[in-house]
Amino acid sequence: MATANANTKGARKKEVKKETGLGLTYKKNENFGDWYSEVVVNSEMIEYYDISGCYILRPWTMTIWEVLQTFFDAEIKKMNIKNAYFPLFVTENVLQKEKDHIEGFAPEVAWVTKSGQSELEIPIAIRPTSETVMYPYFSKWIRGHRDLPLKLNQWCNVVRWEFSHPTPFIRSREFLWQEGHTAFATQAEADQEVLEILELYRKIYEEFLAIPVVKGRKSELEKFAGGYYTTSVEAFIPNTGRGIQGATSHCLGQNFAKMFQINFENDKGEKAMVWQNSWAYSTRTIGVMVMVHGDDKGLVLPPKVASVQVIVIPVPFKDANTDAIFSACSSTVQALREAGFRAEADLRDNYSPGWKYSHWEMKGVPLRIEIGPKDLANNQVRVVRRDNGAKSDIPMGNLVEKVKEILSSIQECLFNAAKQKRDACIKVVNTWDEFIAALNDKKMILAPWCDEEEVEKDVKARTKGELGAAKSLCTPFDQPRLPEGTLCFASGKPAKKWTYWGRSY
Ligand code: 86X
Repeated sequence: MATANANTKGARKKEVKKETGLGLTYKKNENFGDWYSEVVVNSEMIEYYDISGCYILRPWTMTIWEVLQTFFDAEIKKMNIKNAYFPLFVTENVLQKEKDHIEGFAPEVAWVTKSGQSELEIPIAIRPTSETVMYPYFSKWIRGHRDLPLKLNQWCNVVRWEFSHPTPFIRSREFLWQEGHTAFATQAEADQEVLEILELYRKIYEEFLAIPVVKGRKSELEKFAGGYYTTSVEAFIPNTGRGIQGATSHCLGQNFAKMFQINFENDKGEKAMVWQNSWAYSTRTIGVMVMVHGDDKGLVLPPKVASVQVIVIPVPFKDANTDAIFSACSSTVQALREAGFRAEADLRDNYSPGWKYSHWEMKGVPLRIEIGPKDLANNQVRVVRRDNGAKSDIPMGNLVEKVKEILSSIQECLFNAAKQKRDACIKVVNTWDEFIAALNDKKMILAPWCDEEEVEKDVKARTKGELGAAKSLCTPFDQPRLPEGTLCFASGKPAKKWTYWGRSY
């Protein structure tokens, strides 16, 4: 079996190699998992590392992360949230302070036990999240109502020693994120912030990464156990039929205030407990983008996050004036850069134009500009879209205006195509049989639910199998009408709400 596989793989590789020396061995619709691994490596986003579950994020990845970071950082600053940086390490004592919710996570915590050859007196943990690192200081810093709200964010790495199938971006043992931690005098202020942050997460997905998401609330079973309620943006991967939590914005209520004694004197001179939120998005966002938009030629980048939005490639011809073509490429890049686009020319002389086309397609650059002798003579350029392969000639005089138009169109088309695909995967069901059929059909299922924890546990138990159990993804804020007398798909009791269900990452 392994040998047969290796043979087919080798044969296919050869076929591709014959054409350009580039290309993917796997097809997105035939072998999604291997396709994904191949795309993130061949596009130069990721390099595998010699520790399982750890990956090198190459510049092609980091520039995307920085675009998202620049947006989000500016938005939270408008909300008067301040950046801080807390230590990577936490002592066992402090980590154990919130025992109840740590319990389930304990196997994932990584520890430092030695320096050099000598054992540390007390082992120290590497942060899997920073509640226990930060909240003792919230307790110290918050005295009176004038110290509130306290709104901090940090950009950092965290470590969770996952044991199930590591996947670049999606499930890695170390990842980058921002974690926001805020404290308020009142629940109303906390509630409002939860939704403001969630809206920023929606924008990251929909407006930057061109990925449709559902905003909603997590079930009691799926929420952050230490919190009061959890909201999230949920994306969907049609190829695997799995939902994926895109980012979370929690209201913690006063649970952590109790544990960490985060008290203050309110405006009436009484002792009160703060209301807290926490929220995060991570480099997982980038993995969802690869999975949703990538195709059999490689990565497909939405223009708003692409580190190179336009790649300019000279197409010299035997007798043509090569210098003039190269200098037309350079001046095209210059014009585009001056207009604010991220443009580059690939003027390397050791690769053919065909090789360069494949290379930049693999890397997902949204727009390619080719300049050959004919274009030069006609004072035009040839542009080719990465998303749909459409080619057009544009006069040099309209360059900036047209490129702007096309890039916006690509951004919009990617979102619309992804939304159409996602919507085609949504199945509304009313009965258990319909639910099971839809689950087997890789759907994202919208079902009327009685909202009982025991029933969700039962759904999980009844759907256990090789592919993992189904669970609730979220209860969408945008609720369809629930006709009177509608029954729960799983329990047959009166339904209280429409909830999304499915297998998930
Ligand atoms: C839950 C909750 C929360 C701040 C967020 O989702 C937003 C940003 N944190 C994180 N969570 C854990 O608390 C946790 C704890 C330990 Cl000790 C662990 F090993 C893994 C964890 N994973 C998630």
